Amino acid sequence: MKVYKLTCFSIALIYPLLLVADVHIVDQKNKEFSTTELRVKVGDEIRFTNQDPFFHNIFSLSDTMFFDLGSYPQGEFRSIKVKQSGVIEVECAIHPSMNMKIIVEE
Ligand SMILES: [Cu+2]
Repeated sequence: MKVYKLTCFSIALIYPLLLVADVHIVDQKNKEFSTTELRVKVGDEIRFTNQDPFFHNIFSLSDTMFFDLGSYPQGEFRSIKVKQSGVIEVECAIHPSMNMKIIVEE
């Protein structure tokens, strides 16, 4: 009985860890995003890393998620956490040719 209780207790502790959101990395290199389309789940985190020797400024005007990460230099990243499903069109304020989309699923 003691072992049974301990097992239940352990599962109760571990279960939330299995539901932990994923972290997706999107690089910005040579004025391009490392992917043009990314599929994620609600609750996931997306990290935008700057690999270029100049600034980028990632933002989105999408209804699904509106954000502006500001400009930041090489070696740094900014991240977002998606809170609802839908499509997020991502752009760079400094380089208009840069764009990608994030498809957020339940
Ligand atoms: Cu840029």
